[in-house]
Amino acid sequence: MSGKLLGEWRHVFKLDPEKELDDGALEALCLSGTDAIVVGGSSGVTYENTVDLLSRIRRYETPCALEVTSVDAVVPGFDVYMVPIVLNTPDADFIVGRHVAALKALGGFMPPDGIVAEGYVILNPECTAARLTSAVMPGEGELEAFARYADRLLRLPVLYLEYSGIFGDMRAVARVKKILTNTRLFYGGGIDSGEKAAAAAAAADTVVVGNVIYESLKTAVDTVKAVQSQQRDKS
Ligand code: 1GP
Repeated sequence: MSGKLLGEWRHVFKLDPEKELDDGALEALCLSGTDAIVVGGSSGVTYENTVDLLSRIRRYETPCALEVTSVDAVVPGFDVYMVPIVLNTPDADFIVGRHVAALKALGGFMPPDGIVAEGYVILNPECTAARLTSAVMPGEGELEAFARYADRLLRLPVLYLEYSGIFGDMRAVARVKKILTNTRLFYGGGIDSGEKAAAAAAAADTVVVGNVIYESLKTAVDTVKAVQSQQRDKS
């Protein structure tokens, strides 16, 4: 893999293999200066559409990760496999059940240093992932507790605040960031302008840009520069 390692990613595009993206758009994204392309979606991700998208992304040098949400769609050849562990669900299937079933099915397939666990806190109750996992929105002070749980207890490499579809509360994101010591903070949700991308980049380590890709390619590409020009707020 050329390019930066996950621990250095500041900006990534998340592509949904179920959605149409023409070659010109894919080229613009891969050559935009983004640090990586993540392939993933909450539904409709199949082996076929994942392998198809991976082969098209592989025309470029951009690092490419698969966010694993279905064992059936685990395609070999990605640089990194990001495995969500949903922290705010009462359904243990999304914490351990599916993971063990997947590892049983896959056996020794995945390279041990190519797998990254992501603690997921889903913060938009209306998004598909929230409905799928019966996510419970954190109460007062709980988000901070999730941050400590991910960082101090589980020592996860990544904590992902998932606001998918809506722009989140950047003050809450920044509070979480302050708590984390070794865990990297990913933020995703509702970034549809350079300003929002810059605000998210000030609060979190890594900014994930998804839906806007399919709504306004130019805006999506503009988020790369907005993130690059934004130093993370260290205060
Ligand atoms: C979704 O966090 C990503 O998993 C990005 O969210 O699609 O709202 O940009 P958006």
